[in-house]
Amino acid sequence: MRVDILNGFYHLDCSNIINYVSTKINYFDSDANIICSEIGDGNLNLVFRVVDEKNGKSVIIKQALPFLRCVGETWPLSIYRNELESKVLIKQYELTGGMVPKIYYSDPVMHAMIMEDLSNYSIMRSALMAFKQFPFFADKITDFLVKTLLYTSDFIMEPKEKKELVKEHINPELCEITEKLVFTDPFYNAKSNNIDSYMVPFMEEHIWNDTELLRNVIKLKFYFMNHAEALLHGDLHTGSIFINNVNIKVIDPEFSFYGPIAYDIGVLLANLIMNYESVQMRCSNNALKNKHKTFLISAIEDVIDLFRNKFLKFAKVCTNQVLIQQTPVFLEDYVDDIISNAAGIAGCEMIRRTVGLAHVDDLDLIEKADMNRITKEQNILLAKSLIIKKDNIKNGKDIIPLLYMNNEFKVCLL
Ligand code: SR1
Ligand code: MG
Repeated sequence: MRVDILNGFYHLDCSNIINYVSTKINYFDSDANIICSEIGDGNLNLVFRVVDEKNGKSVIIKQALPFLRCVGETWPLSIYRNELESKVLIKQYELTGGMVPKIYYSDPVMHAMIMEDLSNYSIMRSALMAFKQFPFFADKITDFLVKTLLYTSDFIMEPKEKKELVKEHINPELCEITEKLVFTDPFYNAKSNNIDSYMVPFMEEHIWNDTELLRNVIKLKFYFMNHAEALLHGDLHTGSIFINNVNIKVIDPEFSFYGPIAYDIGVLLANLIMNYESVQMRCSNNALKNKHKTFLISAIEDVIDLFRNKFLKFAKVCTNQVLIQQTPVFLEDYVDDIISNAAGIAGCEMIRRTVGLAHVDDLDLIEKADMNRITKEQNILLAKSLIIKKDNIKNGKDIIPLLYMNNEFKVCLL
């Protein structure tokens, strides 16, 4: 057990956590039979589940480590991110009426939080990898997006109040990770990349030497860095979403900051698209494969169209901006711009998840080597089209032909 005697911080583990939880919250019965398991498989933190075996009552404890877990102590990272994350969760809980876990206790000394366990939910990426469909998903996630993004923006908030929030949620170290790992390193032969050797010449040919593409990527990076528009989740991939047959809960907003609305939408779209790529290669049951692909196509289209409609509807009715009330056409331009940039950002996320430091199972777990390779190459080409053609993407239907083109090409190769 590592202890920093000066400030009372120590690393939690299964031998000390039961005592820790009982001193912080009055949640378990006095005769509880509590067991602990370490369940964290993310890149950054320690995560534990503590359960009373007698009645199944449980909580989750998340503690920040002072370095990047997936790299080690050579990449130090502020542990104050845990306080920031719990602040965001509290805000998002309020804004969405409970679409994120409830925080029971936030500990500024241990850089840990104790929160609601979502044991009746599964991680959405794992459920999608098992070819499960969730027809209600797009409706729920676009509610989450509109409630957390529109309602923390200048459309609704008073200017001073919004700027206070911008200040409170400044998150330079985690933003730097995104600036480096999403918008920079995958676009040259960087040391941090995790790239199969056969992909190097492919990347040189299609991405690293394409000045027009790089010009768009740098624009998107500066858009990400200089656009304090709304309080983002900041890492809204399918591993940050818990889902069951009727509901979703969004977790892990530690990359949250005031940034462009398009970022959350783009990351989400990218991860749905990569699952679409994955099912094509991993599902041997044709009926199930088609069913899953049809679901994903609708989900991708609906995320864009429902976001667009809900954003327009609530912005029109709820905005405090007098000039927008008189000139509603402005809103159409505004949302067009969000969707186009989301398409470009989706492309960057797809490229980084293929050759950057942190991959996704959707691509990595395609077992057959030739199929794995084809999917990764096609994913890069599709991502490139999304970045180059982003200004033509305004509605759900604009993105779907790109997926079909990609798929037909792949089928020809097999
Ligand atoms: C080194 S951290 C890598 C990635 O993990 C997180 O989930 C974020 O997506 C980050 O970019
Ligand atoms: Mg995470």
